[in-house]
Amino acid sequence: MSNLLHKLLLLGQAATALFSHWKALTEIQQQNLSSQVAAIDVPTFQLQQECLQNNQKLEKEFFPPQKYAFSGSEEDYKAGIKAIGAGKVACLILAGGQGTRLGWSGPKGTFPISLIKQKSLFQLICEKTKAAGKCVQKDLSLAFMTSPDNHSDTLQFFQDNDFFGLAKEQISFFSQEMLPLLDTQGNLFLEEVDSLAFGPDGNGFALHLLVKTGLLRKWQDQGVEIINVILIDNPLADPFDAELIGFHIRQQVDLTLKSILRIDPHESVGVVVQNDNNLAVVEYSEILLEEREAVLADGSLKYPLANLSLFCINLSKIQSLVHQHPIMPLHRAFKSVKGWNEIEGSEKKMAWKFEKFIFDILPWISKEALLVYPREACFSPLKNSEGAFSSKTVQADLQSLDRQIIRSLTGLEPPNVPFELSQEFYYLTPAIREKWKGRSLPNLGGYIEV
Ligand code: UD2
Repeated sequence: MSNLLHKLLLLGQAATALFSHWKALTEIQQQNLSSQVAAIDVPTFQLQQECLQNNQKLEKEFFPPQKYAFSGSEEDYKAGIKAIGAGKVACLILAGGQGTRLGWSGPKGTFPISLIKQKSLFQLICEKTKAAGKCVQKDLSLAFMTSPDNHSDTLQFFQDNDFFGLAKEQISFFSQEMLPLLDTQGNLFLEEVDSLAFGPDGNGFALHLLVKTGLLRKWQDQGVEIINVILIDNPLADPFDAELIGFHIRQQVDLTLKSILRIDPHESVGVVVQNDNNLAVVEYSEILLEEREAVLADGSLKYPLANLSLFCINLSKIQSLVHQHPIMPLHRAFKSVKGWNEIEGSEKKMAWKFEKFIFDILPWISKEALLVYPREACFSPLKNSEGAFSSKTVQADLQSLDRQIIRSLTGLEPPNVPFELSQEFYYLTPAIREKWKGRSLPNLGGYIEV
């Protein structure tokens, strides 16, 4: 008990009623609680409490990004294909989110989303990776960041599906960390009789964990130089985006952020800004309404670019960045969570959750570029069970993208029937182009093999 008490004192938690029921617990339950308290990092816990004190005002003044390019360069695409084919690119997928807004019980990546075959988000990414590898004749590597809440279910899903046709050596998995939730007084609290309340610590530590797990070194030894980072919940995200990679190489920068034009100022996307000479993102949950809605004299949005958390970054930059900035800033959110107290047992309560955001690395990188894509080519996230960013909108956007691919590949308007393209259509080889030039789709639509 003395170690526990000592740690609680260090955390400033000795006086709370956290363990008033200690004597009623079994030895196992006491050990579980003690090990949870022992694992709490004191400096990070202090950062959490500071995060509650400050009013999350943004450090510096910011203004709209001054320099950005638009996608559509064949030369960049070809240069990217060459780099991917030379094994210089790997993909990191951020998949540790709880998907609470979606109301889906398993890992979000297991959600069946494709129109005809009901392929999961995980399956689409793996089949894209396989198709991109076939296109450049190179086995490509990808890694999924999971969370302790979904890690084992994610691994099981991949095993049950035989890694969706990829070799096991191509895929790595690592789990992000958890942070204790704090109650309205800024104290630890119980989620169960013998367990503290914890939550995933956001997607922001992913690059640090790439280094900590040794995966970055492994990829570096394999010749990887650029990491393409995408989110699991956006099936229009390209895990091996040749044009982004080619543009990034041509710009000779350390990070290239993929962006789209904002259309609705109230859309739940981060806003790309600039302060000093560096890019930054102000999250939709933290930006002031007047900034979010600000317009220019011509009525266009003052901050025109949305953050999609899609970017590519040089592996060498990750190493130096993680070394120079071992701590990521924390962001707080007030959420309804599960609690437990001695009187009522389980309860619903409001508490503070703490997350790190992946785009908080941007202000630390001076050599950056911005590449703006058409929204319909790269962004349709699955966030909600209905309405905006739901399976309905995602499936409609997947269908529009497949229709656009067939239009540009065949030169013909596809029939007005539901169809789903196999993922090879996203990574066209000369043979596929030859086969489909001028060829019309079957009138009944359905699943279309390449
Ligand atoms: C994210 C972006 C936001 C905008 C929006 C559009 C961040 C911080 N914000 O907001 O700017 O681009 O997406 O889609 O990226 N994740 C983890 N671990 C966690 C939490 C999330 O891996 O602890 C992953 C999650 O699986 C998902 C991605 O990060 O792939 C975004 O997570 P989210 O849906 O919570 O982020 P959202 O929509 O609030």
